[in-house]
Amino acid sequence: MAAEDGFVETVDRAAEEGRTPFYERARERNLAPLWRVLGGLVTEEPRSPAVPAHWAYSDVRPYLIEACDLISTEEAERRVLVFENPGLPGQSRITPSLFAGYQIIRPGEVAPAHRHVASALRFILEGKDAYTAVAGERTMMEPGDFVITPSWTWHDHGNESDELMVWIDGLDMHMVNLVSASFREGYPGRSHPVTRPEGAAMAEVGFNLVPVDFETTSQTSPIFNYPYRRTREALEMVSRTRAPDACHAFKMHYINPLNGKSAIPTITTAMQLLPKGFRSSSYKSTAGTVFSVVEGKGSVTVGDMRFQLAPKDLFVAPSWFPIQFEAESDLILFSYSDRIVQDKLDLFRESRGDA
Ligand code: GTQ
Repeated sequence: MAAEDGFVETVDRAAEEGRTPFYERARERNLAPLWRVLGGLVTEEPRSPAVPAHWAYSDVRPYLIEACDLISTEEAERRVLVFENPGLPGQSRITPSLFAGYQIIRPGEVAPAHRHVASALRFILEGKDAYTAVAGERTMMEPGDFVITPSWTWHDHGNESDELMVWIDGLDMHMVNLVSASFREGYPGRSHPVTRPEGAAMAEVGFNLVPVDFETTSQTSPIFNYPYRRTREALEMVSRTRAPDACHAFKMHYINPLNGKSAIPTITTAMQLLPKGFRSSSYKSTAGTVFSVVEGKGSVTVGDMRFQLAPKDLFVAPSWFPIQFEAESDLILFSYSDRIVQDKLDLFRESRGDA
């Protein structure tokens, strides 16, 4: 057992004062006593510094519009308002391991090309006919589409439509930075040249077929746009052919079709359908998860917080906070988490029901 401050419980606090001179001398050698901190380092259960939080799109959208008047994409590089977990202010974190932001791009704008080791996902909320280009191939984005920017690929975003385009950015840079493996560079030019026709990646690997001798060295899915139309159809069909899971109803992970594994090697991504009237059993896991409401209405309880849900809202369930849903209409949720990293490292745990 350990006390809240991390002290090992057996430490005699009265005796600690006499040890202070030793601690001071040890500090001069950059040494510190483990027994004063062990409880906070090796905890009995996950203790996320993040808290449950919810952002209603109707509250946030005016800030995005205001940002458009204040700064261009050229000036900002990426015009993004970052979701800061209230438990982790000033750190650009929605959970300790994940970044989330709303990116907005106006008609005619281009967010200039760059590349980085960090992987990104885009989940489209508003607009159409804006593109993202990845390694020389463009894809047009529509609401509900899940788009991937794989590690170290040149990418730029452009809006050639007459509507605003808004999406959620999810990035793994905090994991990359944890192991100090980040590189980035700007492209010498606004956008990277288009070298492949739109739809090339989908044609190659999007139909359970692959060109003979197809080769890739990346673990990231070569499909970089999973269109909502197809995701929605898959959920609909699965909801007719399977029984709902008590905790998740119908929840599907996005996969890399070449290996059946996570579409992004560092971020688990999923879409789920909770049918009208569904009340889920309580569920908790070690994977801190960011949710975006795609369709429908309902509510969610995360820990002791209850949030009313409407389309385009975003909420976060940190590690080991119980989560429970009530769907007032068919409720569709996109989500992403660090589960895949935990799975790979044998760290993931979950608990179903009220246990
Ligand atoms: O669009 O490349 O929200 O590099 C943060 C970092 C978006 C992007 C973000 C990025 C991007």
